[in-house]
Amino acid sequence: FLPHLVASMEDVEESYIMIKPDGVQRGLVGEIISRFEKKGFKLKGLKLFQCPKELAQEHYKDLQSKPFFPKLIDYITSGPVVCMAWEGVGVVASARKLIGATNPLNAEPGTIRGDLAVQTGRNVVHGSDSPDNGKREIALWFKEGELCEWTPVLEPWLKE
Ligand code: IDP
Ligand code: MG
Repeated sequence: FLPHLVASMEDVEESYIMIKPDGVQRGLVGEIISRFEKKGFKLKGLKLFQCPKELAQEHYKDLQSKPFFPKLIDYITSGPVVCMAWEGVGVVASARKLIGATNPLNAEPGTIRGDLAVQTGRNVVHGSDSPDNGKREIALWFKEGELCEWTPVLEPWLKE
């Protein structure tokens, strides 16, 4: 056990959250964004974006060898996505909980996938799986100048 390698719940992290093309087509953009907003995380970047194939391949490069990889790339590039950068203490793991299991049939009710999706190949939303990947993915999807550093007026009501 290496305690110095374990992210403390005090650590401010960033997560890359993306509403996939099915979420946009189905009119779920507001619903999905509001779940992260209501939780109390800070939005640092937001855009509607048609993802080029090369970027989708880079984003999902760890899944390159999977049989579903070509279909996954077709899915992610089939229409606009909503790219978001969210910041907060423990945001990476918390966002994964709000999103729910990869297969929406295994996702708990109350989660985004549990409430709004049925199939793994149409699971409406992406969330980074580690703080390092959060940083990597935000750098991949956003250009310099597209992220805002700001202080929400509600911050004293969200942080002790
Ligand atoms: P995650 O999105 O919950 O982190 P990953 O295992 O990282 O899940 O897979 C990335 C995405 O690839 C999933 O969200 C889903 O869209 C797609 N995917 C994963 N496994 C399958 C599969 O077995 N069939 C079709 N698509 C899949
Ligand atoms: Mg993943």
